[in-house]
Amino acid sequence: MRIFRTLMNAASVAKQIDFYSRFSPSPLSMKQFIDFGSENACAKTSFTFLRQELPVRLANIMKEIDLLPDNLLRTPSVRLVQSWYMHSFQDILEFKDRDVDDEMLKQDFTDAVIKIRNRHNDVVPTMAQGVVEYKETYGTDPITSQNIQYFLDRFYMSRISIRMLLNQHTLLFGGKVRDNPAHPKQIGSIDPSCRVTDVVKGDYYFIKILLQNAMRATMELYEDAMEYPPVHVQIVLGHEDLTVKVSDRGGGVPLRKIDRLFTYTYSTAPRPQMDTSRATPLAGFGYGLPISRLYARYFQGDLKLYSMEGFGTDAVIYIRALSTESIERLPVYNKSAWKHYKTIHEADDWCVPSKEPKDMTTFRSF
Ligand code: P4A
Repeated sequence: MRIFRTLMNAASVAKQIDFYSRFSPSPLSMKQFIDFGSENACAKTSFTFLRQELPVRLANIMKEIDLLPDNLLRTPSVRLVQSWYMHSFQDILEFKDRDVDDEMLKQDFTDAVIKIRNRHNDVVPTMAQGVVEYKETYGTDPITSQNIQYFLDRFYMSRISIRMLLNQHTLLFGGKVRDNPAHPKQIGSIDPSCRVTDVVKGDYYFIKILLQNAMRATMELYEDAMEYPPVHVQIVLGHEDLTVKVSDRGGGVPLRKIDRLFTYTYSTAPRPQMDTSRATPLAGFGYGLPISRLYARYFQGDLKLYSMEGFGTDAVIYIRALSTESIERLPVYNKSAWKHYKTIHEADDWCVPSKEPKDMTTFRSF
């Protein structure tokens, strides 16, 4: 009986995914997040938005998971992640036709949201594990690497955005204490009056990654010197941008190797020893920079490295200063996304640099 139901579901769930994937996700601005949490904060409005928007965001990225190389899709890790998405998609659809005014519903919905969030806690290390398994078995070519990079940037961005929605809903309407005594003006996870200098001094993943890299490069270069050149942090608020620059004199990275620092398939070198009880599971994967860059880009900012080999590195985080311009940057599944996975890659339109001067009598043939 149970198997029968599951089989029946598989086809109809696929149909539902198709249906919801045809909607584009609706990006929210920071202003909307803040307004929503302040005055007319209403669980009902949040609920009606989420029960449409969550299936849309889930379905959009699930369609892209399907486009991954078969050998990667077949790894146990990616299958597991895919099953989590299936379950959560169905969990949300349960609320499709339910009466909005039911108080019980609000409780049920919050419970579902919390369940979904917890189900997806380990998506990043699990996905990373899938990439490692794939690499160990099949190796990597530049095209596959490029596809995986394209996918993971979009997949992790989608996840960041979905978790933002889930977190805001539970923090604002979860029934628990809404006010955080340490940050009285905080709206869910947003602090509209946050002091950036305190954030830099504090224990925040995003900025910590840059400080750690800067210090690691410095320590490796100077080894057991008595004194190290300092790491400087500069914070500037302009009209459009809030910019944070972390400068070190750790010897820098040659330009040729800078892209690698953001590459998922490069970072996941040997199988890292995972300790899931620790707070920073990503450290072992070398995913710090690419994930931090996604957080910067999520609200239309960016993260860039300017390195001078032989001297040091400037790592710069750009953040939009205006809440009206800080709008979620969301992947959408459409023809142009599809093409990224399906296009047959032809020879590059730039010459391959040759090591030796070519014999001038040799000509290219077309
Ligand atoms: N020089 N500069 C950096 C690194 C080196 C650097 C480095 C060897 C490379 C890999 C790494 C950590 C540091 C830096 C600041 C940055 C990034 C890289 O923000 O000084 O592990 C990921």
